[in-house]
Amino acid sequence: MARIPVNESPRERNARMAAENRKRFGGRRVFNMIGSPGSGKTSILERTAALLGPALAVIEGDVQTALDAERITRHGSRAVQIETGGACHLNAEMVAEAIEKIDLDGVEVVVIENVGNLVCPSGFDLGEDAKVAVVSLPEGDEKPVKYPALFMRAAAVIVNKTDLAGIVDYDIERVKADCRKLNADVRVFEVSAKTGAGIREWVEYLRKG
Ligand SMILES: Nc1nc2c(ncn2[C@@H]2O[C@H](COP(=O)(O)OP(=O)(O)O)[C@@H](O)[C@H]2O)c(=O)[nH]1
Ligand SMILES: [Mg+2]
Repeated sequence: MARIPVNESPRERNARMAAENRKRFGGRRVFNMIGSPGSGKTSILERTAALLGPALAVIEGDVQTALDAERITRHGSRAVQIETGGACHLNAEMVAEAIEKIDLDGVEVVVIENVGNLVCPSGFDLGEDAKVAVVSLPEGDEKPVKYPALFMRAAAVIVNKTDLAGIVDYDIERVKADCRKLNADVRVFEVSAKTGAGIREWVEYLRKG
């Protein structure tokens, strides 16, 4: 048990617990997935589970129904749910509790689905290697400009629901350019969780970078 410093601020406490989580993840590739409610985070994870099976573990912080976890586990991936009690973001302590409940033996990739929100989650390190922002076509193409704090920190951005191109107005080249202005090294994945388009490239990134 690490020593707990006196007079530790909430921010320092989160940073300390995130560092402990990082040790517990033991070198596995860990991603913190952040996006609006309904952008398709769980649907993307369902597709990801179909390809990675038991090599994937999902820490679910945005459970709407009991069905959400089932969508992941039916492919042999592991899933654990976090009770957020209405919080607008996950913190490292919640993730530490989830790690206690999940067997990471044989797992190579861990994805944490954060609470659906583009503002609060981006400021909290959970012990991940990288943050991944999820946006989708019906939300409109101004998201990176409106929420720069997230897109500055996200190593990757998934643009989901590309099956709706031509049905909703969305300038994907503008989104890519805006993302690159905030993070020159960002990886952008254009996917449709509905059709499966682009999912392979995303899963390849999860596995190898
Ligand atoms: N057309 C379309 N709908 C999608 C796609 N991905 C997710 N959806 C739908 O969007 C809604 C929200 O998806 P969900 O995965 O629960 O979003 P989350 O709240 O971000 O986890 C559901 O009705 C999905 O069926 C997609 O690629 N294309
Ligand atoms: Mg979800």
